[in-house]
Amino acid sequence: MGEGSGEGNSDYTGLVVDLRRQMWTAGVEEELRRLIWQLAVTGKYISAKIHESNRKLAGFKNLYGEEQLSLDRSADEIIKNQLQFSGFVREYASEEQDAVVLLGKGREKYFVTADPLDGSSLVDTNLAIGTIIGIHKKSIFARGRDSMVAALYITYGPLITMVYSAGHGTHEFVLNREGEYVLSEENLMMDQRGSIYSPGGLRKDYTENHLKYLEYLEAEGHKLRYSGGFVPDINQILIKRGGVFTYPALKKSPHGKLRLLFELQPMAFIIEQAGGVATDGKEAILSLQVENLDQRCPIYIGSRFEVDKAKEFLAAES
Ligand code: AFP
Repeated sequence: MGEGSGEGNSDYTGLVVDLRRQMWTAGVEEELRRLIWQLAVTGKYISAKIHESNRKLAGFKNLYGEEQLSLDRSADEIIKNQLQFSGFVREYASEEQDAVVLLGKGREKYFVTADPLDGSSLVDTNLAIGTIIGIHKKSIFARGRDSMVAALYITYGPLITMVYSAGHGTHEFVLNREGEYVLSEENLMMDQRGSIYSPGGLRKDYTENHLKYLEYLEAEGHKLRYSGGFVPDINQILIKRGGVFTYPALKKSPHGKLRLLFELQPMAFIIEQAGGVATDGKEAILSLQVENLDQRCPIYIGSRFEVDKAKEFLAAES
């Protein structure tokens, strides 16, 4: 793979295309290609940890006071160690770290955010869980639109799949038996409207307008698909080309549950590149200024029809 990058003309007839070839063809610049590849590779080590997991609590609490499963900490260590000597990562912020970690000498090109193992409370149920990564070209305390250059997520399910975008479309890879990520879907494009909805939170805690919105989707015939894992729930909407995931503002927690920096920004970047939209109910997720690591906000993400409809219901006088 040469220094430069391809012209984005992806004619792969008859070829098995791996992650590095696809990124080169898509025109991703060299250091970013290496960083995305290094992060994707951590999926193999994290998956191995999941398979050998002893499911014991680590006895630690993270910044948010949540019990940390040993797996969360292991996944975080794997990612941090992989980036430590990459040579182009300046800072690392993770849901499992209390503060931003300085990895470089202060001149490196990229800032990386991670939710190392999202949905870890589902490990004992054998449901799919995932890793969420954001890649920024400047300080993460900014609007995603201004700082983000790429994002990826890895889904640990019956197959290990990796979806990434570096601003040239959204693409899916499957980890094959040889341990290579092979292109399965290139330039994923969501439909304007879907047929599934993934509603987080408890009905008793919903605001009146949010409840009316969900009742509208049900009346439209949308099918409920919710696993409790943000990564597989979003992945389903992307791969099925439509629908909406929401974790809304709740009566007692107006900012919802999910974290802007570690969970929502990367998924918003990926879904927007696939022709979808992501909002907090008013503003685009990528237009929101990140003030702190623990910042949470409501989320409506997926096809344009369903997300625009959410904004309509939420704006109505209740
Ligand atoms: P855990 O990482 O604690 O399992 O939480 C998962 C999560 O952050 C996200 O992956 C889900 O979308 C959301 O929480 C599920 O929340 P509920 O359990 O309230 O439905």
